[in-house]
Amino acid sequence: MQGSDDGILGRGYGRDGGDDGGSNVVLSIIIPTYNESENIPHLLRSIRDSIQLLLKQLDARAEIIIVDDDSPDGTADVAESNSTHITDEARLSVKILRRYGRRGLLSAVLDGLKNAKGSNVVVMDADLSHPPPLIPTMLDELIQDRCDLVIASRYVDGGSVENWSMKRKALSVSANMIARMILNLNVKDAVSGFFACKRWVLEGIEFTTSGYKILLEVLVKVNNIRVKEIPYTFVNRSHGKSKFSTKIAIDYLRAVWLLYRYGRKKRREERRGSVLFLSRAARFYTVGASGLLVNYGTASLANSLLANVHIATLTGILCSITSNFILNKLWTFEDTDLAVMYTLKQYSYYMGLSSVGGALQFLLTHLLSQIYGMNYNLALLIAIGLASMWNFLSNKKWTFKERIWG
Ligand SMILES: Nc1nc2c(ncn2[C@@H]2O[C@H](COP(=O)(O)OP(=O)(O)O)[C@@H](O)[C@H]2O)c(=O)[nH]1
Ligand SMILES: [Mg+2]
Repeated sequence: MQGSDDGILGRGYGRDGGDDGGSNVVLSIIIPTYNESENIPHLLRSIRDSIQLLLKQLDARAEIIIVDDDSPDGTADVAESNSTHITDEARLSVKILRRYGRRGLLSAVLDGLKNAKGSNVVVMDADLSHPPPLIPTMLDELIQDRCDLVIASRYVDGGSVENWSMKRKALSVSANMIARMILNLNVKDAVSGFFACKRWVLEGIEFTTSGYKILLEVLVKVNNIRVKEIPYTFVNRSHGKSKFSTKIAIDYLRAVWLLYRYGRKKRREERRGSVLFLSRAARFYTVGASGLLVNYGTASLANSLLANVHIATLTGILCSITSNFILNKLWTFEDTDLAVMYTLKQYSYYMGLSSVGGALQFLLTHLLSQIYGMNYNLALLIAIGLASMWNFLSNKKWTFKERIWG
């Protein structure tokens, strides 16, 4: 890839021609191209016509990022000359990213993403199979925050495919079925090349496959996002040739396999996370029980030595908190950082959080037994349970700097 200084021709936003700064760019449309010179002029016009009203309503800007792999048919030059006609200084710009000595759909999209300024991103093909008039609907879903990812789907009700040979149809349907089954995906069109999402969705992913279908990797790797599918009709290209090939089909299967292994590893780690959580909790409560003994033993020893019940009780409490802290640090949370200042800081956190736990227990017992009239022993049990849970979770998170879960 060329460096962005000499590789990208910017048709800039704003009056200073080139400073797009990133402000108020609501949408980046990333389009990988290879030998699409016949499609590009119509595509650019169609995108502009489709989104200009929405951009005006939103008072926002959009950018089209074309990522071309030095197409022999001069796609990048055609795009550049046509971009002049559709650029609207206030609303729409076109960036052309020219890559030399590289090929690949996924990497092209990722390079486009690196240059994207929009808070939302659309990924689409250049061959007009993906209808630009759908873009405002997709963007609206994101802007209204109804979801984080919108898939333009051929396989939900209302979606379809036009002018595909039986062979192409069979290939697409089986590629989709393989992915959905093996990767356990809950969407109808997991291999759509046309989708929109909030930019952070893509930025949070470490892409590792060189697969043809970026959406697959997104669906497998991203957690807890809201996905919506909206129907569209895929129209087969009328100009240029599909780059689909046997090599791409093999790459696709390899990507599915890698993503399957990724999912399996993640599930294992999650299982390990729950085991770790339970073992930490078991240790924490064991330490708590040992604290009762320390508390009792040191308090009665102090009382027999000093003959002062208040000092004796305080000694018991302090000794048990201290021994609990030491055991929890070394055993429960296996924290081997023994630096003095750091440990003292942890100790003060531990005391503070445990005091909050004590106060919680006190208040809850009072609330349940005195105000709600619950049996005192039951109220005490509930309050101790909740307070000890607080002690465990808050110390796990803040004193020993672990995630709550795992
Ligand atoms: N930059 C870049 N774009 C590519 C490459 N291969 C395909 N494309 C583009 O990716 C999109 C999808 O490719 P296409 O040939 O239409 O695949 P099909 O829709 O599966 O038949 C089109 O816009 C292509 O021009 C590539 O190696 N590099
Ligand atoms: Mg295509």
